[in-house]
Amino acid sequence: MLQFYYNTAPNPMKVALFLEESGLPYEAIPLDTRKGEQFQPDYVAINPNSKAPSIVDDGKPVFDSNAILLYLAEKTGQFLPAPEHAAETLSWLMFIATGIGPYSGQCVHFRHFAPPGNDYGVKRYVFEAERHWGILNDRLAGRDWIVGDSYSIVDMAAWGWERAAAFVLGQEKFDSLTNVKRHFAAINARPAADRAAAIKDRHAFKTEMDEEAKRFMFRHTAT
Ligand SMILES: N[C@@H](CCC(=O)N[C@@H](CS)C(=O)NCC(=O)O)C(=O)O
Repeated sequence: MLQFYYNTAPNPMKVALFLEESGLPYEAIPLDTRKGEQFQPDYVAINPNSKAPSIVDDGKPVFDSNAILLYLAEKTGQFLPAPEHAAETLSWLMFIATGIGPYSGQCVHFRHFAPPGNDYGVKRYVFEAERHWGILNDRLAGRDWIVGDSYSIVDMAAWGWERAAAFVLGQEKFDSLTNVKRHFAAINARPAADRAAAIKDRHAFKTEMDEEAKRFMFRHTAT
């Protein structure tokens, strides 16, 4: 059975959604990044980037959430847009992987966790996060799904981050992204989204962002 190393953050949640949508049997294995489990040698052998998520499928490790989505879609033949949409699929998957995700992550860091006195960093990452989300909002104008006419892994990739968008951007800004909000609501209405969201109840994760958690997650502060 496929092993899924996860926590409840945006990138693992995309994969949880695919697994619940597809019906693939899987074993959910918690990776508590606030306790430093991402640095255990057995895990680094699976994911040299020491992040969640990863899967191991038939002994083969796959890491990086959008790579996992693509891998699983190709393996199962499910939720992959039709071949005529291949160019758009790759473009939007990579836009989410390299734009929405990293800028949103840095925006959260600078807005919510960095010590005061980072006005330049806050301004840059808020600007870039808003810019990327604005592009996605424009893309969704007049359409239900990001690529083609049906729900796909590209929508799942966005959903992982849509769950965190109010925290990333602030509620007011998120509310202004009406197309993104409609897209988010459409995915949330799917039973698999409820099942994916419930994965948080399978294991207890550390919730405190205390000194130990910061030591593991903000390692630059120790240098
Ligand atoms: N590019 C990677 C990024 C993964 C990533 O940043 N995961 C976060 C959770 S969303 C994580 O593991 N953070 C823990 C840490 O940074 O130590 C992917 O898409 O899978």
